[in-house]
Amino acid sequence: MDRNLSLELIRVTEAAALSAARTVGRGEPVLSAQLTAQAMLTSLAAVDVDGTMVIGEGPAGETPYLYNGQKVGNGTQPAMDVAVRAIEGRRLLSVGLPNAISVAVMSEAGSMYRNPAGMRYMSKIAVGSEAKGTIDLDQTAEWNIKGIAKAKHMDIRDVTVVVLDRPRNQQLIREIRQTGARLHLISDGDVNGALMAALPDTGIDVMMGVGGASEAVLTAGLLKCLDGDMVCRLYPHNISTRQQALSLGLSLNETYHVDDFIRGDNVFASVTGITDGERIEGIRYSERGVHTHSIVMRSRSGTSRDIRATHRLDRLMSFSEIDFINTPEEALSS
Ligand code: VTB
Repeated sequence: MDRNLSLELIRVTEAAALSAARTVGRGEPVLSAQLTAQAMLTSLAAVDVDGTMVIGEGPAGETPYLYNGQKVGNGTQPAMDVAVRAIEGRRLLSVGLPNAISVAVMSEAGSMYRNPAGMRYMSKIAVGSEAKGTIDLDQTAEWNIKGIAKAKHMDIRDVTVVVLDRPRNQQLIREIRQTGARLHLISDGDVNGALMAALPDTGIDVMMGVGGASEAVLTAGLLKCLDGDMVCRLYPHNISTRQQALSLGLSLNETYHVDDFIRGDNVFASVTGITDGERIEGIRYSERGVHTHSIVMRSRSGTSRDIRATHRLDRLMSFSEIDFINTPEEALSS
């Protein structure tokens, strides 16, 4: 596969981010999600792939756009698996907080993890390439952070750990505090947390804690392109998910690595900022148009490109931008 599909994928995350940006701070995450997924689906239709949505916005029947199993793309070869989060961090977006992003990942057909037990959560540790191989879920937080500090030639007190602020992560948070490391608690968006850990000079060194299982697949796609590392483990949040996993013969002690989420080396990814983050700027409006900032990546070459684009409000005529020209109300009633 010689084409760099991430250069097509960027139009998909840009379209989603442009659409989402119209609803920043409106306090309506469901409306935002619907508009944004619509924009993403429309723009995906123009991508030259025979795509299958493996990680969509939800199961078929529960969500009208971008559902798991949906065919996407214009149907031409190559056949690809697709994982998206039109808005990663809906709640962040709905109150105008930083770090909401739009993410899309593609890899060869059949290569993405299908989450057989339908697990909602996983325990995770994710780092960038410098700390590759230093992380282990069977070890304590202290052991992991010390190893990361050593690999990055840092003092443990200078290491910054990102953790989703949830009751289920409180024990981990206490352990991290005892190590003396710096802690950055986030209310949402552990894909972005892991991405920041994997990109250089963001001030973030590692993402730890229990977050979404679907998000682990998206994160694996980004880390594969950036040569980062992640270890994950199924985290049953109730008895029925635990039984479901066990009845399928899945081990709750097994460690999943990046390659267990996405096999092979044909991975393409794009991330566009919706609200400002540590490293990726959010959507900005000016008299010249609307400005987007994205990072597009490809695993095989290891290329990652920062792409800033200005979208002219008076020239928008393409499929992908229809929803974002309108106000949310107009878009929904049209
Ligand atoms: C997780 C996390 C995501 O939503 O899925 C979280 O991985 C949901 O957690 O990045 P809860 O079920 O505890 O609310 C995100 O933060 C995306 O918003």
